[in-house]
Amino acid sequence: EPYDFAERLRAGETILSAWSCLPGRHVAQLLARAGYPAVTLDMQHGEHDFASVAATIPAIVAAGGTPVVRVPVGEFATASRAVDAGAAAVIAPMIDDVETARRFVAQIKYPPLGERSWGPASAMALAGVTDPLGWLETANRATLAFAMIETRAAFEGIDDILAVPGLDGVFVGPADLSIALSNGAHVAPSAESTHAAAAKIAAAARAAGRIAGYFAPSVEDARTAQAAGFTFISLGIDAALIAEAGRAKLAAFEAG
Ligand code: 3PY
Ligand code: MG
Repeated sequence: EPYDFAERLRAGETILSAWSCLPGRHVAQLLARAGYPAVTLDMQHGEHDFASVAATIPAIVAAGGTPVVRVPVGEFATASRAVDAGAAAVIAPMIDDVETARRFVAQIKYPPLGERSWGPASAMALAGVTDPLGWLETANRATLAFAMIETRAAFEGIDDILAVPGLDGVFVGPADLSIALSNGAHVAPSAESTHAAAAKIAAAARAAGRIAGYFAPSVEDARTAQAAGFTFISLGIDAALIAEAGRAKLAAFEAG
């Protein structure tokens, strides 16, 4: 049941997501069929545009997965369109202060929490909801807003950001976080110092009763993140998965 995603995360369950950069529904749908509970469509660094997102969300749901969308920096109108198209959660990158977090949340949540505009026909059809009032009453709980914490300002202001009403969780981008915390000296998403900073974010999120999400570049990173308290964890980028499988196939033949 794709729309119990929010409740499962709130209950503390760990949920893994594939990371989809390749536009079009096929690869994302295959990853949901392969068993990923969630698939995140990346509009920031991946090549999904809105048409691709709108076509891929129902394909993921049809395969039994939960669709999540990462929007480009500052594109909160796109966040609103993503939830109208049926995304169960939206991840907004580079949120570094309370005001920006509020503007993001406003586009995901209906009043009184936010200012989301009415137009959820596609999302309702996907969820099998026909009663508009029923949707209005459940959407704010069922549809999650994640602010990415990956700048120095966000890291330092984490408690204030976590207190923004309607913000369901934070999501750590360890590559940008490592660049920010080293003042541009390195990009080291898997470094111990990055995990140490991330662990503080997870602890703050849990103390605030919010969900902690993490972009894990490897299985080892995912395990470390889980141990630190992260529960919504992306693991496996579509393009990289294909390249890895191709390399393994070629190597297997050569080893013949
Ligand atoms: C980061 O690591 O900065 C990310 O945003 C992951 O995509
Ligand atoms: Mg980033």
